[in-house]
Amino acid sequence: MKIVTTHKGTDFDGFASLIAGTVLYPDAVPVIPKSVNPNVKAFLSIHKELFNVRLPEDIHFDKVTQLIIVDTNTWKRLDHIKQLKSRNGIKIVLWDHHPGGDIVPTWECLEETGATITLMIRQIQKEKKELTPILATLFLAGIYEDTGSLSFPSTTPLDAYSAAYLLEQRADLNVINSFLKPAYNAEQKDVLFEMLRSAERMKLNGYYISCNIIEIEGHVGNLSVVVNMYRELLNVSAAFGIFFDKRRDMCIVIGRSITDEVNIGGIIRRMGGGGHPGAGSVMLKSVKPEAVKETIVELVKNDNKIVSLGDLMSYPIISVTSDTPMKKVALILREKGFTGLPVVDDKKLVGIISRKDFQKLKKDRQMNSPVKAFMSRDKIVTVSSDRSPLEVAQLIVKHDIGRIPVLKNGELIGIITRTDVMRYFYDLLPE
Ligand SMILES: [Mn+2]
Repeated sequence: MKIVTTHKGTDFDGFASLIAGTVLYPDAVPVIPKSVNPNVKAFLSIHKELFNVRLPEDIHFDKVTQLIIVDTNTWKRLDHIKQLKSRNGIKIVLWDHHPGGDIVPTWECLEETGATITLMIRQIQKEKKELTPILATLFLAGIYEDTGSLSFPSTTPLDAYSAAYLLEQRADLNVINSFLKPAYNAEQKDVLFEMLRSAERMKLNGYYISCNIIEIEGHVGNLSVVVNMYRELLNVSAAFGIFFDKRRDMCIVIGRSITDEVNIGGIIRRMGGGGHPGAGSVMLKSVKPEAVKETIVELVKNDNKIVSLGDLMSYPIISVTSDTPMKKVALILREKGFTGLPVVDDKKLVGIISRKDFQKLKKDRQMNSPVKAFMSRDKIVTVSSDRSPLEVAQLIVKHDIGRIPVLKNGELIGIITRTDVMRYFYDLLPE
């Protein structure tokens, strides 16, 4: 039996790619994780009959001989699939656009396009497979969700070509618009009213911010949408919602900001959560909401700095010295799933070694030669740590590179990747 599956918290790119998997591999059974995002859930609830998707619990895993994984290349993002990881003789096919996972496929199509579905549409076109308008609609929703309707810096020409092709196949933009809208209903409206009723603005470091404690009971979805709307209505630079669930003795803190001067990601990280400069969230157990509010105010007061690349960079920096043998470099690249590594001597960047450079090796024993014989030294694109994320995004697009070394006073202090920059533009709030 062949199965095709995608990542937990399935988004439209994941779901579109899952269904595209059944177009490319007609005998594959689509297995959807139990958790899907609210937009996909809404879409599925209406289109359920059309897609014969199964849950992991419906699958006899001992009968699976081929596994097709789409839109992720990490085992832990799959639902109940890891049991196949060490199965002998299983064929693993991978379609993805994320660099650096831990799945080792038998065959893969992995390119850093804006969406995975883009790659699969190219193949569908190649194989001249027919698409119904409904499939075209779903697939276009996948591209639009992952590329912000072709506007994120991660968007490639191929994403736009694929989008054009889907419009030719009569993808319905009205349907897409209604499903990609964030869910907002009576529950969220109640919370918003409550926030507005008790709203207060304060001026910190020259900016208006608002921090509001609201009691909730049980799970309320899409609170990030509520906080965003609250911030807009109140016309403040940054807004924080502290959602206190007495019964579960926990606070969910969600922040949104439109100014670089209030770095939500930086503030929320100090509280143990995550996010990016514009948005972030954290869940805190057994804390008094008033104390959380005080903490936030203190952090905003003390943490008002412009978003620096340091907040976005990947850690730890993995580099090699110029005398490292090529075989060691190959090992690191393979283990980490990187396409390239900086070569650093005495904190100074002296070159870049990439997978492509291995083509320069003519004899096996050259694997023992030092990296300095093969690395590129000229025209290395770097960025100074005081530049903005937008400038990095422009460099990534201009030079078509996925990783840029970050220098401070000439010393290498980090690497900024395409993913880091995408994270800056994406909304990373968990839902
Ligand atoms: Mn994706």
